[in-house]
Amino acid sequence: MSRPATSPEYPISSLNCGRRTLDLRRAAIMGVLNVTPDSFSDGGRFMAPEVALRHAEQMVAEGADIIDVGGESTRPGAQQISVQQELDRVIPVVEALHNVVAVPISIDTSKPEVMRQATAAGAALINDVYGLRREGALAAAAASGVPVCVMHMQGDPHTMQQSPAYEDVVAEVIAFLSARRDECVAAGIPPASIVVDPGFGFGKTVAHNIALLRHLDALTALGAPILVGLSRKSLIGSVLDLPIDDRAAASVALALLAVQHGANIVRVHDVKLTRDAVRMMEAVVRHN
Ligand code: PT1
Repeated sequence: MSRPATSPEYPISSLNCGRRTLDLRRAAIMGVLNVTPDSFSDGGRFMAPEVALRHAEQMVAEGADIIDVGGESTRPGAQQISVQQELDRVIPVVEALHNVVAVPISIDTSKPEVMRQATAAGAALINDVYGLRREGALAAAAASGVPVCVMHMQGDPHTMQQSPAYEDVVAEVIAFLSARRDECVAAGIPPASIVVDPGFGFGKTVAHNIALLRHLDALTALGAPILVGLSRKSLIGSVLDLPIDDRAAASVALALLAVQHGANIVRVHDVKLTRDAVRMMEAVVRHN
């Protein structure tokens, strides 16, 4: 490890999510809770609030440190939905979850109105794949008072995989995240409440994704917690020629690599598998 998260000079130790503090001295596991009928992986199995609640409780029992609730699929080629559709999907779920599960709830959205209502309903982190670039998003996030995750994406989900191109993907992603971080601070979001994410699979070829993972350490220069989402993504399908439901082992391998290269939060579908692997790796790597 080029920069062990336990070394004394490393400043990132926690993320304050309102009444709950996320301990980042070890990698945190973010469990994916899709409330979408067209999600690329879960195929809408978690639509009803009761079903969503049960799945969230299972992920927490398996060791999830955060639950990420999303109502709009952002997989390549996904179509956008209306504000009202997204609110109808996610608000009942956030309300059902936030007093029941013992971990912070994150809201995966790019829409200011969803940010406002979800945080009012108890969401304690805003996770925006557009990096708070939509009109009104920065102000809504700042006013909510919760931490934010700003992600890099080239293009938008509908077109992003058509011809992703970079001169230097690592440098460009870092420059983008640095600029977004400055915008967040200018809008009044405290620096300690900003998480960054290189956006694996969002306007990137397989080679771009691999370069970003191999050089993830470079993002630590931003001084912000790093979140990554690699779970079940088409990168794995491309390398191993496996369907989505057969990508768990490869997803765990990518999560381990990401943590070893500095990721503080891993967004995953397979919570128990990932947690066991990450904790085992940390026990060995950090042994002293
Ligand atoms: C992510 C992420 C996310 N990914 C954050 N939020 C998705 N912060 C949703 C594919 O290539 O990485 N970070 N929210 C899911 N999006 C994708 C993108 C799903 C690409 C699949 C692919 O298969």
